[in-house]
Amino acid sequence: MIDLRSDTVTRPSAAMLQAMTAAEVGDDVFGEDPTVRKLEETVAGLLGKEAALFVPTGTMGNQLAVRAHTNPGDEVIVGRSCHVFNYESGAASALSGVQLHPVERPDGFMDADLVRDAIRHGYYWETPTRLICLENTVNKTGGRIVPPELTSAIKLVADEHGLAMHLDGARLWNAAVASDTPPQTLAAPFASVNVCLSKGLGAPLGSVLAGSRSFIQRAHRFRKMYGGGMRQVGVVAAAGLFALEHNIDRLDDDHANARLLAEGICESRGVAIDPDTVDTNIVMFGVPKNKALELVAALDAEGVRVVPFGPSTIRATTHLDVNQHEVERAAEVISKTVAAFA
Ligand code: TLP
Repeated sequence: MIDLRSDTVTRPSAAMLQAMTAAEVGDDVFGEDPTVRKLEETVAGLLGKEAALFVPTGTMGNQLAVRAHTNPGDEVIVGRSCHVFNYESGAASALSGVQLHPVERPDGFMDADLVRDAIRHGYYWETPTRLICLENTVNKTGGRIVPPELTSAIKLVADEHGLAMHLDGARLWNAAVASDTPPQTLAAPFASVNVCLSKGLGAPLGSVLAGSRSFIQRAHRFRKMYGGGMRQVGVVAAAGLFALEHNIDRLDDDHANARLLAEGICESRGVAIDPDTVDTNIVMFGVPKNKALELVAALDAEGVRVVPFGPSTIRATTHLDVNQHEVERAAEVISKTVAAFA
């Protein structure tokens, strides 16, 4: 089976497991796990922030950020395609009591004009805008890297209005490697950044939320409230440290494989994708109308696993547990199978 459903499907390598069993641990709710502390300090350093907090999932990292930046009844401007809006089970409204205000250009990015138009101006009957959330890379639009000039322009608007910015950087590592930009530079405009260790980096779980010391203190309280205070979790933090040390530079291989896949399927009947839009490790392609679900099942029967991302859209994701040969094989299977549905 060639599993391209997500870069989350990777299994910890023998060396990663060894690092986990060797980890020095303590009770992290008492603040006594040295491996967790090391991971938090390492990520804070990589992102150029004062402090960081280890959390079990990317969803929790994003939701702690939303909770810590806002009060119930506030409004948060988000990308229409972003994970916080689409795939976090309504957590922002359920847990933080905020209203999400989605904006997006036809190309899937947010820009300063859209954000400026979405900001409410403070009449007492309006929902006060408090936070702007971006995602980099943007998963739903095919792992696109946010053009830095768009982020800088949005940041100017945010500063004009005294608004905080949060970045869902689940795949910030991919953006950094593909654009040859330090993660710290990509993180700089944001008051808080969540990064995942369990996507392209291959750890079994774990995300890290970074920001100012006072922001992280506030998020720490909400982490306990949300049930995310963990005990001897250094065994997992050790996987994260291993992933940061060994699995960032190799993301280039995943990006090359994604490009290969896109080039391998783009000419096929029934497939819609422009390989030039494949910036990182995600290949989002159009298929014949309303055929995504049937195609996912047909591809599964042929030994290739992918996921539907809409009635006529399929996502394939490359990662460290698939090699070039498997990606070439997947491209052949996808081309043949989609053509049969066209
Ligand atoms: N994304 C998953 C699915 O939920 C879609 C995937 O397979 O890509 N931010 C972004 C941009 C993400 O892509 C994800 C996971 C998360 C946050 C949430 O991370 P977890 O799954 O750890 O809660």
